Order: sequence, then structure tokens, then C-alpha cells
Amino acid sequence: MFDKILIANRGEIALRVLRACREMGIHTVAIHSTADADAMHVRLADESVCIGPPPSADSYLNIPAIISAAEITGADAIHPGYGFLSENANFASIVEEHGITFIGPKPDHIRLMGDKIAAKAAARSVGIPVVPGSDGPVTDEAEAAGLAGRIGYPVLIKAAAGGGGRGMKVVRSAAELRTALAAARSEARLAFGNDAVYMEKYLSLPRHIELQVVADSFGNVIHLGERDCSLQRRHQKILEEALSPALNDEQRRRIGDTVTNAIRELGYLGVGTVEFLYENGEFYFIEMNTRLQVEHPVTEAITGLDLVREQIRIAAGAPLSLRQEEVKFWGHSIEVRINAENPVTFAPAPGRITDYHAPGGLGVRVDSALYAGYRVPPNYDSLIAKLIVHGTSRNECLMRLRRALQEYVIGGIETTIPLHLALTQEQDFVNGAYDIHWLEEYIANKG
Ligand code: MV4
Repeated sequence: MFDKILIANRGEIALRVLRACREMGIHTVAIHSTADADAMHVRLADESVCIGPPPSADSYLNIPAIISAAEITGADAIHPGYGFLSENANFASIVEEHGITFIGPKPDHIRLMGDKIAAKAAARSVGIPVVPGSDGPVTDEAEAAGLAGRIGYPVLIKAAAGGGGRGMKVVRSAAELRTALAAARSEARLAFGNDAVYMEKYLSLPRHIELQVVADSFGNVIHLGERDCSLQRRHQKILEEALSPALNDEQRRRIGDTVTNAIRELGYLGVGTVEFLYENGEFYFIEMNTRLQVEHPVTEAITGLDLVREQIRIAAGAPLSLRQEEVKFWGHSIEVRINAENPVTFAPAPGRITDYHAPGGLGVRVDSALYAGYRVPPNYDSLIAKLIVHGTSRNECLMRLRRALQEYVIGGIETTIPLHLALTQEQDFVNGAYDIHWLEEYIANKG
């Protein structure tokens, strides 16, 4: 097992990784920018290294500074958390070239899944159902028109280097195709330096359902059920739940079997998430995330498994700590993302936390690096806390979520707590009757 892990991240996820390390008897190294000198992850770590000025590009994304910090402190592994360098295949290779273990998938799998066209082809080749569309990049305009005609409008143009919704264009008729294709290409070239695009049938009212998988270096692969992440605003998830209110046990078992077999065939290592759109009882693969995700705690709540501990064990060459038959889904879990934002306009609202009281009690977990007197810096993501509730049923979970939100005090800045409280009273949400467009419509119409 590792003696010392460098945590290449900040905020709540740095604390999350630190906590797993502590329980495993592993020493921790925090890295931080000058804006984060007083951050909780720095205070709690055994050692810390300042790696640069506030902008992420100069600190949390500064590969040479991070490698130096690991070498100076003698860390034998690096955990990247999520965001920042977590899905950077070059970073993973550089870490390994320095004789340090990257706690994550192999660089080749990170690279493969980063190219959305290659990822889709790989998924299809191992039996995962995909959205009907082009088998590779769309290059020729006439060919694109022919394909769109066969698939049927509306179709969607996506960037190969995209993901997370950037650079997508819905095309509703043949007349729009030419302009949409050119626009998608130039936006992709500008945003990613890669103008490769592909085409898919546009699914109009799907849910976003993702499967959590875990694979060790002995060929053992398990899935931990799904998360429903349909409640999003501008491609930012706002609330996630496990299991999905839309699936039954038989559907879960079937997609779970398909995905675990596929992941085994790909030789994947570590934790991963296979993302699907789900419409009219059918699953359509869209992307695979090769990192620990923000919403992993809802899966931990219903399975009892510590996913970060599992990541560390796998990276150290240990086998999975349980088999598929031992995975049991217990009750229901919901996570809400609390952001330092105005709850109506979503304008960022950094600043000093004057009062702080986190909720507790049965079935309540708070993952946050906040404390009274802390100043939320303006330089990073606005996620400041995740509230995760767990209960025997979805209904109990909703009651508990409401209770915990009412108890939560974050004074001095605006947060999205009022939005979450309002959601718990919304009939469609209470009924689980929502799709990927529901939240944006709700926000647009409630004023
Ligand atoms: C789609 C789609 C409809 N049809 N693909 C957006 C983010 C990226 N990961 C995939 N996305 C979508 N792909 C087809 N063929 C609709 C979306 C989409 C979406 C997906 C998941 C969650 C929220 C979303 C909001 C708008 C559009």
C-alpha cells in the first residue's frame, strides 16, 4: 500500500480523498494556490506545498509544479480528484514516467474516452447500445445530408473533442444542415483546436442515466447501479439521485450485465462512469467519464462502498473488495449541489462565510470544505458543498432532504439552497417525473 498520496485538487473533493487516506493510514500532501493558503484541505493535510498563483492554469493545472511537489515530499501516488487534471492522459503518463502511481485509469483509456467519436466506436464494438448516427467523423456535406435523411430529422452535430454539451448543434431540417455543420466545425476548432464532428439522431425528451463501474487489475469488474442526473442547468448537474426513479430491477440487471462485460473486454482499470440517454425504455451510450465523479456519494450511500478507498486499493494492485453478487442496493439517496451563486440569476457569489452550521442526523452527509470565517475565492468552480441524504425510500429521502436544507446555515454569501428547497416542493420532482429539459423549463417559468 502507498505510504503517502499527493492530492492534486482543492475544495470538498480534496477533503474527500484526504479522509479516505486517513482511514487507510496513508500520509497526505495537499497542494494549493496562493488563493487557497487558508483552505481546509491545506489545514487538514499532513503536509502542504504552494504550487502557484490563483489562476488554475498556473496552479492546479501546472503539471511541472505538481510533479515537483510530489518529488520534494516523496509522495508515491497522486490522486487527481475530479476536474482539473483528472482526465488529462498526458498528466497521467507524466506521473507514471516519474515513478509515481496515478490513481486512475490507464492513460490510453483516458485518451480513448476523451475522443467522443473513438469512445462511441469502442463502446459499440463491445456491445454497448449507442445513439444511431455516423459511424465516425462527418466530413462530406452530401454524405451528411444522406445520413441525416436516413436517420430522420432532427439530428444533432457534436464535436469529437466536446463532451459536457459544448459545441452541439440541433439540426431540424435538411435546409439547416449546411450552416449547422459549418458552425459546429468552426466552434469546435476555436474551443478545442480540433474541428472533427459527428452526427447523431436527436433524442428529444431523454433522461440522463449513468452507470458506476469499478474494475481491478485482475479482470474483475462490477457495477454499482445507476445515478439519475437529469436535473441540469446549462450542462451543470444540480441534483443527482440513486437509484433512478425511472428503472426497474430487470432493466437495471440487463444494462448492468451489458456494461460490466463491455468494461472487462476493454481492459479498463479503476472507477468509471458510463453515461446514457434513456428514452422510451431504451439506453443510448453517449460518453464515458474516466474519473471519480462529483455525484459519487449517492452510489456510496446505497451500496455502502467507499469509492475512493476502492480507487486507492486498485491503484496499489489490490483486488476489488467485493463481487457483483455482494453488491446490494439499500434504500435511496439524493445529492444536491450547493453553489456560491444567486439562486435566481445563478451569478457567482464568492465572499466571506460569516456563519456556518452544517446539518446532521440520521442519513445526512455533508461533503464541504467550508468553515465560519472562510473566504470563498472567486477563481474557481462555485460548488461549495454537497448535501447527500439517504433513506429507506425515495419519499423518506425527500423529507430528509427538506429537513436538512432547512437546517443548513451558510451566512454571508448567496447560495442555491433556496432553489433546492423549492424543488423539494415541486410535484413533478416529487413524482420523479422529469427529463433533461425539465429543470431549465422550471427555472424559466417559475418567476
Ligand atoms: C444528446 C442529446 C440528445 N440527443 N445526444 C449534452 C451533454 C452531452 N454530454 C450530451 N448531451 C446531449 N446529447 C443526442 N443524440 C441531448 C443532450 C443534452 C443533455 C444530456 C444530458 C443532460 C442534459 C442535457 C441537456 C441538454 C442536451
